[in-house]
Amino acid sequence: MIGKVEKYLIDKIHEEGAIHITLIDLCSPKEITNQLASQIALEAESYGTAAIMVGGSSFVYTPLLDDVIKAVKKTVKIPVIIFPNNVTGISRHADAIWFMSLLNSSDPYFITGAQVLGAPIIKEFGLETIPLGYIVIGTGGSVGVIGRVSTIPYNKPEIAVAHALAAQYFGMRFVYLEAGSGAEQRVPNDMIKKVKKIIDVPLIVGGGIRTGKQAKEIVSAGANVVVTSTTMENFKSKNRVKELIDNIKIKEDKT
Ligand code: 1GP
Repeated sequence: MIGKVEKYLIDKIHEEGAIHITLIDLCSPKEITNQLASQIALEAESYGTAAIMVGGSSFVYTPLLDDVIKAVKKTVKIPVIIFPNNVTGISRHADAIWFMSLLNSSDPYFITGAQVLGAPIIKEFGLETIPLGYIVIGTGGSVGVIGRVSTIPYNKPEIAVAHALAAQYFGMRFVYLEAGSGAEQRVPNDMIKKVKKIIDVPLIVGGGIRTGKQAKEIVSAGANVVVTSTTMENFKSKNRVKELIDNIKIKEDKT
């Protein structure tokens, strides 16, 4: 069943062509305090980011996650969606959770194991679930190590396409191509184009996206959602954050 947050995202993609989502990465090298998280969220909301994701690929301490989500929810009106790495990454305070499977993990724990352990907790908390096929491109940095990723090379778009198609055939309602936080090389345009051409569900792209120009290219290649984290943490580059978000909003329906 499609919940409120998912409907909001889909409607917004239809209206704006493509949207930006801000990730608050609790595993960032910067210490994420409640205050910093709220500041990032508020700033991003004022520039038109569509939602806030909270999570991180390595060490997520549940009480910190709870506190950050509560602080962000007090500050902004846009939905807060959990981006979990494990069962410790679930909080009752969010609006929804990406119910995600790391499709190219070599460890079944990250494909179905954590999900089975987490499902009853999610039910107990009454969280909206949004099914997502998560695909890591290249080595993926931290997420690659923690998630025991079986690498999809940047120059093998057909392998990403096959994973994305499998996600859709499983019934996942979003596909996420992830290069990893702070990646030197973002997901290539050619790969985005080929994946988008074959799937019917919305495509999310993240990892290593730093400029408006890059964001624009990613959207032109077919991404419906662009996720950034590192750029958002850098307050000295406010214009960069604004420029990045401005370049994502195109008035063309790409779903
Ligand atoms: C979300 O992991 C990314 O998909 C965030 O990456 O920190 O490089 O923006 P950045």
